[in-house]
Amino acid sequence: MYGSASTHDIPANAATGLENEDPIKLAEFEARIARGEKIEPNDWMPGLYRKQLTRMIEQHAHSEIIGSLPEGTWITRAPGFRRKMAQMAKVQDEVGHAQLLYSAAETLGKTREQMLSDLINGKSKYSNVFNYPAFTWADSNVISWLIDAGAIVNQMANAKGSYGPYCRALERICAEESFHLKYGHDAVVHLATGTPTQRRMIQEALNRWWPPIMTFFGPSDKMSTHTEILMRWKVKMASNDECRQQFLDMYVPKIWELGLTVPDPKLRKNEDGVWEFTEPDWEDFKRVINGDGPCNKERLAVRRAAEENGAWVRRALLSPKAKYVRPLA
Ligand code: FAQ
Repeated sequence: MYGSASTHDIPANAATGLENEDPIKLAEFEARIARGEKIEPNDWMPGLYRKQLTRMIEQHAHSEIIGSLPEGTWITRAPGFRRKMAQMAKVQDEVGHAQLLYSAAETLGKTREQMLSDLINGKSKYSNVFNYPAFTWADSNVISWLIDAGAIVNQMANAKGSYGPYCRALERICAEESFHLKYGHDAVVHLATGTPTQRRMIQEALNRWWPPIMTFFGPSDKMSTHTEILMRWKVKMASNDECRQQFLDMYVPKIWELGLTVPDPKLRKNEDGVWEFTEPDWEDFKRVINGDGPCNKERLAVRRAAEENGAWVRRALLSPKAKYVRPLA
């Protein structure tokens, strides 16, 4: 069984990870992918496909669970009962997505315990955007609208990918994310069409979140380590730059429609339909994803505390004395 899927197990050059594979099996596997077939857990797959998928699905699961934290802190402070209810439901959905994704990653051989341990020990990554603070209610609304929008762009594409369990999880996740997107849009519209103070709040939140959002889709294609092999095997169905462009195309007009501005003087759509923008600060991005962002320590501390506080429940459930709560054999 495949034990650890840390990034360190993945060769920097994709081709070097394939030299020990049986060429006939590899060719059959790639032919299946070319025909658009789904690969299922018990099917033959190259070790590198298994490692890459485990890495990506695991990071995605961690992103959902850590991603629930910035919005989670706003449940008790959301303005009014209805917003509180909706915020709570959204946060619960995000945690549910993590459960679906951990289950999908487990089909590749890595245990959930190992994945959670790699998360709290800082060995595994999760999305850069969740290492920033949600200072105000407006920040939480920007997350609900634009981070969910970015997630949908990426995940709708990948739901048509090659690995069955991941694609099925993504289909369900995207359906729920669509509600989140509408909820986030509604909350942003409320502030953007509200009092001058509310408009200022939402503009300031957008200004804070724009740089992390621009890096949410990953480094530019020329800097991306994994895109080539992941697209060859239809795990990623669109490159980082393609997703970024699609996001800009779909959401910049909607931002402008609300009379809000995007804090990038270079942002414009060329005559050939390509969006130009200020190159994100990739050095800063690297620092954030490697543990040195504004909230990395705080996020992992919360997750670690949840792990420790829940330990007695897991022990109790696994105890031989817990026969009344275990399913009958
Ligand atoms: N953040 O070679 P690439 C959500 C790392 S879900 C952190 O381009 P790849 C829902 C990458 O891991 C959000 N790290 O990598 C929600 C690699 O490092 P490694 C998450 C990043 O895999 C909403 C290195 O940089 N979505 O938001 C990021 O081909 C609201 C080189 O990069 C997914 O996970 C980043 N943004 O492409 C929840 C979707 N970008 O592993 C709550 C699935 C790159 O070698 C509230 N994942 N890195 O150490 C993917 O589509 C891909 O993995 C990418 C990255 C596109 C994220």
